[in-house]
Amino acid sequence: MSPERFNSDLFLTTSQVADLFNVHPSTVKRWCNEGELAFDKTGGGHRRIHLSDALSLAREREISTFLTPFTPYEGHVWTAVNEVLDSGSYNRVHALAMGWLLRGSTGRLSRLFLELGRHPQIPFPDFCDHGIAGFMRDVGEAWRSGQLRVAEEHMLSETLLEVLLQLRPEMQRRGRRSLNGGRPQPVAVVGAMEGDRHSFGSLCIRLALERRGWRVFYLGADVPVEDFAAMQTARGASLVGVSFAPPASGADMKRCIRILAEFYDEAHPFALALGGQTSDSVDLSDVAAPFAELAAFSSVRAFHDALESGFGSAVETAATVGEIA
Ligand code: B12
Repeated sequence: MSPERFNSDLFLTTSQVADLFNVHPSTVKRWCNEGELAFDKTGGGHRRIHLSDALSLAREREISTFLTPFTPYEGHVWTAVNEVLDSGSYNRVHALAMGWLLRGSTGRLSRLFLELGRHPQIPFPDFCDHGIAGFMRDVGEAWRSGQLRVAEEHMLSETLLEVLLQLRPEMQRRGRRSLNGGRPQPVAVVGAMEGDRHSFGSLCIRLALERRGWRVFYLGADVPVEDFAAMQTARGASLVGVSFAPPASGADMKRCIRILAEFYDEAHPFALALGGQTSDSVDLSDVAAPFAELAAFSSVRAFHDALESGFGSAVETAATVGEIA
């Protein structure tokens, strides 16, 4: 027996094998009973199937599983994905992804993030905060300490931006489903602060809103503050979301608030959500502003929870209600 056969993380229950193969658990039990699939038994008499045995059967029967494209890393991917599902920790995912990045295996890397981003049991806000942002932080550190080249960081950024864009149609479909009963489609304008070329935060917010049925006018990175105001009025948006990454500071956030307050038109009210790593270091409690609502968020999760509690929904807007683009 190879040492990896002793790794208990790689022994699957019959229902885990059934999920992996997309078949009914009784089919897996039948394969075990007919000797097609080797298994061990726990002290309590339950079947446990080693991942490598399950994968050999998949190959023999030409059954494709989500692990198929990761050969020869199926065991690593299996344990990494299960760590996310069991504890919400992305440590193994990040270690695996960093190894692939250093070897130039961006195809595998993007497949893994796509798999996690569309996984029905992984909440999308947590995928953004821990999966994507957590990894980008590791990458930022690796770049700062000279372990990664600028080119590798750029390659990774492009790869993960593509992953998010590939997830977008699924998010929009889900959003459309949530718009039941002819409820008017709320409209948002989202982008990153003037001078800020970091676009991931605002892209995550775009998807998180679309997933909830919002129509989002996405302005991308480095947007002049006045343009947020102009787009809000032109599109009748009830929410404006602005992202700030370092080196943008709390002073930049307050400048953004001041300019948007100057342009604020009571006839076109909106809620203002600021967000990004800069939110950790800013106190908005003393800011007097005319917006229907104002808050700063350092995560998609915090923003998502605020939306759940009604943030941004109190505004009566002359929104241009239309099809999701
Ligand atoms: C990728 C990257 C870049 C890419 C960006 C590519 C792109 N298309 O976005 C490029 C190469 C362009 C870049 C440029 C620069 N970068 Co840079 N970059 C990064 C890196 C590695 C990842 C940032 C990222 O995308 N994170 C992923 C997203 C999802 O995380 P996030 O932004 O935090 O967003 C999350 C939350 O904050 C929140 N959120 C964000 N926005 C919003 C908005 C709303 C409304 C809400 C509700 C929530 C929310 O939700 C998100 C999900 O959790 C970071 C490392 C790090 N520690 O972050 C450095 C980092 C931010 N960059 C840094 C630097 C120094 C720069 C440059 C100045 C480098 C240079 N000398 O040119 C320039 C700045 C250019 C500019 N004017 O903006 C430093 C900043 C250090 C500092 N304190 O000043 C960092 C920290 C790297 C480091 N360790 O030194 N960078």
